[in-house]
Amino acid sequence: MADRILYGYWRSSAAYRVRIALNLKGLDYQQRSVHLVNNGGEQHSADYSQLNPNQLVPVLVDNGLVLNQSLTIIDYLDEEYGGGLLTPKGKEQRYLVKSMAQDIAIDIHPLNNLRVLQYLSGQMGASDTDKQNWYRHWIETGFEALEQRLNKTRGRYSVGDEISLVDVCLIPQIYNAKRFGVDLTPYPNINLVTTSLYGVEAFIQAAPEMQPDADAAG
Ligand SMILES: N[C@@H](CCC(=O)N[C@@H](CS)C(=O)NCC(=O)O)C(=O)O
Repeated sequence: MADRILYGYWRSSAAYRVRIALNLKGLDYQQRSVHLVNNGGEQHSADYSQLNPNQLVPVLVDNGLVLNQSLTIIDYLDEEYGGGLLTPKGKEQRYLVKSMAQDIAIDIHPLNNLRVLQYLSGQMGASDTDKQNWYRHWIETGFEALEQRLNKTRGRYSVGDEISLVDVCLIPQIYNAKRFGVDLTPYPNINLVTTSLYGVEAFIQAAPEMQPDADAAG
């Protein structure tokens, strides 16, 4: 077994991205679960904070190298291990893929992160309904734009017929969207790509419900 440990949580979409990337590259790894809810959130524990002062998952420890930020981890895996490159080498494709992946990972996902939702209900006094509306609003805003971009880029996958970083970010975001009851019918391009990706083994094995720490009670 390789000296590679992924600190994550089954429902974390950022950890889900890294699981997909590791699987696509055929890289072995051990998983350490950091429960984001139990014990006040294990991401805030002293031990985990040493590993990542941002108190967010995932962290990948690869042969002693400690890395956080899922997109950076995936860049590292591309550079270090090659295989199917998730961020292609060609200049035009490379920046297209990076920008579309960031549309999801940087412009949608952080607004709906657990700590943001906790702040909304705690410090801002938002109701559960307000929080759900907030959550859905930012996904719908991002998906409307992504749907338009896919008109020009979509093949079997988000950008042509090769799996890319966009797909790696899309599927975890779809998981979140479904979990919070977002209506996906207005996004035919997104749905077509999602259907293709649901058939790929690396994505199947990375799914939250397949993880050792998956908890039916949430
Ligand atoms: N930009 C970071 C985001 C990491 C992140 O937001 N992780 C979430 C789970 S998806 C988390 O740990 N949330 C815990 C919290 O909000 O307290 C990445 O891509 O790795």
